[in-house]
Amino acid sequence: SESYPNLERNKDFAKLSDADIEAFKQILGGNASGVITNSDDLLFFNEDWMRKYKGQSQLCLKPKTTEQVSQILKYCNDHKLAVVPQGGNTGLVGGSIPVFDEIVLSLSNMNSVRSFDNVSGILKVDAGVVLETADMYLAEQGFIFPLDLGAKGSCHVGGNVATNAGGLRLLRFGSLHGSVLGLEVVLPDGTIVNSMDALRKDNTGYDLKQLFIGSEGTLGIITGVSILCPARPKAVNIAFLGVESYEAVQETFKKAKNELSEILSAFEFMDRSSQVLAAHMIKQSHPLAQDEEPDSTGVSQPPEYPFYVLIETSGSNKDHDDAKLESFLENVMEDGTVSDGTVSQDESQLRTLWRWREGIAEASNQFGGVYKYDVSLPLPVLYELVEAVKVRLAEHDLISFDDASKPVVDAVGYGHVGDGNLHLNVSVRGYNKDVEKVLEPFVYEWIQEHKGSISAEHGLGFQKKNYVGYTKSDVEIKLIKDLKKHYDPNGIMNPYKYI
Ligand code: FAD
Ligand code: 2HG
Ligand code: ZN
Repeated sequence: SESYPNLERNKDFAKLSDADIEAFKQILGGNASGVITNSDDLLFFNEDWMRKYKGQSQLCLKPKTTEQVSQILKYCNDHKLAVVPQGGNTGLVGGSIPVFDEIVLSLSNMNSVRSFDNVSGILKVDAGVVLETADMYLAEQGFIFPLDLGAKGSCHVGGNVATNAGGLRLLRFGSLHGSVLGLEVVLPDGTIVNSMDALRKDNTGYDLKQLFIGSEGTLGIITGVSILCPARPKAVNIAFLGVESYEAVQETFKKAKNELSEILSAFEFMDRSSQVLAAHMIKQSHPLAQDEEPDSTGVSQPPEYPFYVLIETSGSNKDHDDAKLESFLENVMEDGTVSDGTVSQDESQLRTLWRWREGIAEASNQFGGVYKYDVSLPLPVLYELVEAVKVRLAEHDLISFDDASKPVVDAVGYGHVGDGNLHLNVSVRGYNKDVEKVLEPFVYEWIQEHKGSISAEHGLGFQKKNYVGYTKSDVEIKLIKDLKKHYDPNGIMNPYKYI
């Protein structure tokens, strides 16, 4: 895990005292389970999902009401105690855990659905509701949450909003900047800002909630979310395809948009290396496997296509969708754009196919660590970054799948290619400064040169704090700092991160 030799604790922040802990117990009204000081219990809150970053917090607070959050923040602000808001702790940029001894404020005890209107589709929830729980609640009413991602079983709706998560269906449902209608936010001085009753249309001056969407816990704590949810599609199909080149991935995307148009709900791509990593974790035969034999460890290799594509369609009329997908597949197979494919409709097959895509994040971490780069790039050059990184790692003699003396297992590319979003994962046998120095700032320079963004959907957090300038101009960075000073003059909210 990361240690921070070049970083100093900000001496303006107070150190936690017994009197502070007493005060928090008072605020939480004798709710002892809401005040965590035991070092074993604190481990979860001090370590991120990748096991890459570690904090040293001595206290995690779990308020149950917005009023309690307000009193906690006011106390922290008055006493200059630094705070890290934490949702499900699934963030991938080290933003959700403390760097030094900041207090963790976990939203996990604020987990009720507040209301749902089945005419407008407006859902109002506490920030700590788990994404999958929200979606299952909506499913019972014939609706769907307009965001889906691999961490749905643990991440919070509040965490999703705080990171402006994109996920697997952004192509269809758009970003949270469009679907979130209102928020309840607690500012560092304890002020509660409430726009939970906002309606679909509301042009009354600045849209203040937007500032908190994607703010990564640096401006305030999101305690409530109001979000517009679409009707749940009645028919869902997935096609899992093998193609011969990255050009063919793009050609397939163009044709899918043209022919599937309004029923296209996801367009994802995976390179072969990512499927090899997934095969090592899933240990089942690949969806496009013919008769590959498993090796002695139960792993069977995916077929030799350099790229795979997962297309999802969602609509209201099964016959119509089936016919459209069938005709699309006939066309792309006949003209040679696509070389092989399988289609599935039943629930359990759909889940299996998604696993070969959603599981890559976890699979790339299975050998001891992973360096993740979540980037936006113009589509024509998107995959070139993966090739450039592979070449560079080979030049430094750092990469081998089979030779365990090399620190890097493989570099793989996959992601939401329909949104111009590549996930480059460098799977390693352990975190290693030599590898990191070869990757950074090389990757960020490459992205800047090709007019991309160093964060497409995961945010900046701690990982990218020194690299913001590769995407944002000096003028923009100054405006960001001005806003931070305005909302959080003492700088107590999620310090040492990207601002
Ligand atoms: P945390 O990790 O707890 O926090 C993330 C950040 O938000 C931190 O800076 C934290 O301080 C802040 N924060 C959390 N809650 C609040 C709050 N209530 N108020 C203020 N600030 C808060 N991301 C995507 O965009 N698309 C994907 O497809 C995707 N897939 C993923 C798959 C896996 C397997 C994993 C592990 C992660 C994935 N992610 C993806 C990363 C993504 O950012 C998170 O999964 C999710 O959005 C974070 O929610 P969380 O509740 O876990 O937040
Ligand atoms: C995904 O799309 C997530 O699977 C995770 O955003 C990506 O782990 C990653 O790099
Ligand atoms: Zn993603």
